[in-house]
Amino acid sequence: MIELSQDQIDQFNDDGFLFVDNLIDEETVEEIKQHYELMFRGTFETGIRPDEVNWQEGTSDPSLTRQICNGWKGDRAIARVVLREDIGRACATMGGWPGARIKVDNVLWKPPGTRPLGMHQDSAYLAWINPSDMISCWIALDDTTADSGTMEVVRGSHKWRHSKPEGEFHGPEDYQKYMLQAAAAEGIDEPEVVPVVAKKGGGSFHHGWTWHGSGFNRATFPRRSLVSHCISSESEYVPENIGTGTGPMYGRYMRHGDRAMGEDYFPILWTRDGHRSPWIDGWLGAA
Ligand SMILES: O=C(O)CCC(=O)C(=O)O
Repeated sequence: MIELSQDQIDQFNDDGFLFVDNLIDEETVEEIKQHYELMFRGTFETGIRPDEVNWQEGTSDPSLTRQICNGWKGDRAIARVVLREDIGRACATMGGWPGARIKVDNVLWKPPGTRPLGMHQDSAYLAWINPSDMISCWIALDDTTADSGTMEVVRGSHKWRHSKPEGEFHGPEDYQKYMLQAAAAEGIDEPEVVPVVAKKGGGSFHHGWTWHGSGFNRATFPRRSLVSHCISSESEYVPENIGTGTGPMYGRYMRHGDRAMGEDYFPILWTRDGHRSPWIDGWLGAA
């Protein structure tokens, strides 16, 4: 159960990220890793294919990071972590929101030797919702080291100007390029890039405007992680921007003439006044 102190919230507000140990226990880490094996071979426990299956064994480029988005729809072991009430509460508390819902999750697996993920600001891809703020909980499934391609976050960069979506996410030549341009625009020559060095089961929260990404995995062991990306429970569609950022993918769930985001697709994890999408816990309990 995540309980944040005021010091931790202040640190998140200052830095744009917060490192936290023991987000999930060892047994859950091992269970999830087994389910990663299945998912990247195309086996989805619920029978539903997640929204973005960007890597599959046998057909995809082995030099790229394996990625699935909205793994929670395909696998309840993943959903039991991603849809946790306390993750929603922590994100809402740090965001100053009345509650939190899931926008998307990321199932990530970076084997030794695989290429970088380009640095970006998550909220740059969210002009199709309002508010477009995001706070993410990134959980390591392997112990990480600075050279194992772990996520890197840039201290204080959530206070920089807001970027536009730019560059490749998977395997760019220079994964820090756009972040360094943004730093230069702020008059910062040497931005402080901080690797998320965590024990498996621990990880970090980061702000939607914090620059982050990751380099090559130069270690001899894999770097796997699971990420819950939360938005405010009150976020609504902005139909005029639906063709921007990640809108073309996730705007498919918009109902005509209705700005409200449906709880079947963007479930509410926690609100201050006691709401959690009623189907979640029953569905998670079902074998
Ligand atoms: O794990 C990484 O390297 C990047 C993940 C990411 O972009 C995110 O969690 O928002």
